[in-house]
Amino acid sequence: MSKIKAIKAREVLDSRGFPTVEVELSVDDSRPTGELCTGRAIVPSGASTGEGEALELRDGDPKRYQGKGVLKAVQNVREKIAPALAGREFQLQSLLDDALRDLDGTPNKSKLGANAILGVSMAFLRAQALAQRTPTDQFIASYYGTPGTTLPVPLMNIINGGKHADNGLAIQEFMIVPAGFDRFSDALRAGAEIFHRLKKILHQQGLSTGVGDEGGFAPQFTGAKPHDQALIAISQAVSDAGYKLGEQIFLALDAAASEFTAGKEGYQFEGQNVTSEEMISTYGQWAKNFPIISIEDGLSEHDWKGWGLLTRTLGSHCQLVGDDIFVTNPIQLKRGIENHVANAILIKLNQIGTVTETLETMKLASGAGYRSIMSHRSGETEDTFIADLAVGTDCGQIKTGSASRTDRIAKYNQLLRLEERLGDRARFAGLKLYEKFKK
Ligand code: 2PG
Ligand code: MG
Repeated sequence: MSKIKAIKAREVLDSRGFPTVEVELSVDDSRPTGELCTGRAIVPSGASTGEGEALELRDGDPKRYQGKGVLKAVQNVREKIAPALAGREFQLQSLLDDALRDLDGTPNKSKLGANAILGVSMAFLRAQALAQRTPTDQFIASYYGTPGTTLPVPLMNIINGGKHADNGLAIQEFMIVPAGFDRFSDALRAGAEIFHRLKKILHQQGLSTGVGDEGGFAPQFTGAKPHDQALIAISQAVSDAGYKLGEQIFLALDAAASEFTAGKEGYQFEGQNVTSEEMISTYGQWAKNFPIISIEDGLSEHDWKGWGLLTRTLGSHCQLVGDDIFVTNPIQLKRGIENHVANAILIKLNQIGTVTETLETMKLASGAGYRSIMSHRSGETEDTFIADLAVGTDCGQIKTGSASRTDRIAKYNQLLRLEERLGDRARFAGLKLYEKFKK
């Protein structure tokens, strides 16, 4: 095993032009050349965050980046984490992550900042993989105990709304799910072709083809039912691109409903105050009219009662994904499992703040029959760690944005590389994931 030699951190920018933390961690792997192995990682950042997420430490200095600077987090890596860890050897990722958690000492990583801690955790994993001369995805696979051969189905967010756009759509993400293919690369091609067809359709309708935070279009539909219009436009794009909706291409939503609540258990949707039951029946109606196989955060993170009903009503024919309600936290997920809430979980490293806890949550999920969907944040970077993590854990699905903007495409490109390297061993998660939901 290798000793930590140096840990560096710096403030860099994310895809929205806001600061985030980059960490470089070097280990000495006793190579005869004396050369160090350096892993680098950049931490992403969300906009529609769940209340239970680990704390992202921001400077709050209004003179820099509107208070969003991360110099304190960077300083915590340089002055607190680096001196405490330098020269030490950690046999396992979990031991390093335990040391980071001990150093912080708070339940939500508020002392050092989850952004400081996660940067070190990810960079350590990369450095270890390098020291063992193993690609990151395969290093994760052997650590996690999986084959590491599954290319995930991409959930591609081609119409952005909610907090990621400025177009009045309450639902945050309209995704296409190209599952009916044999290879990831074919699925990705279909997704990109549909994205370009959708651009034409929106243009013909006189709508904007500018994109939102995750690279999907952000048109301002003007009818009384803008969400139906979005679903219709996407369905049209699928057939215009020559693909079969409901056979090759499915649809998925992330409502991010915590963002459009009204009062205690109500929602503000398409100009009206509605109940959880009414939201559920809207989803049910959409799922009848369109091949929707996955709905994320259909109700608010505080609406556990509604979530129970949502799961009982739609859980047998839809993947119901908990994001804000679970925040990649094993305690929250456990509560969900015990209460039969959702049947899948969105996995975001920075919601919990270490690689180890992320993997623990995924293990807990699969043990209870819940699927894990690897996810980006709306504020992303060129870092492709989640692509390696999706393959390394064989989780089968990844949500990493549309077919535009390099912060999103970087992950897809990494998956193409992994598919090529795996060669005959590569398996595309594909259709069988959703077989039980097909009508
Ligand atoms: C979500 C994410 C990513 P954010 O809600 O699932 O798509 O958005 O990073 O803003 O929380
Ligand atoms: Mg979400």
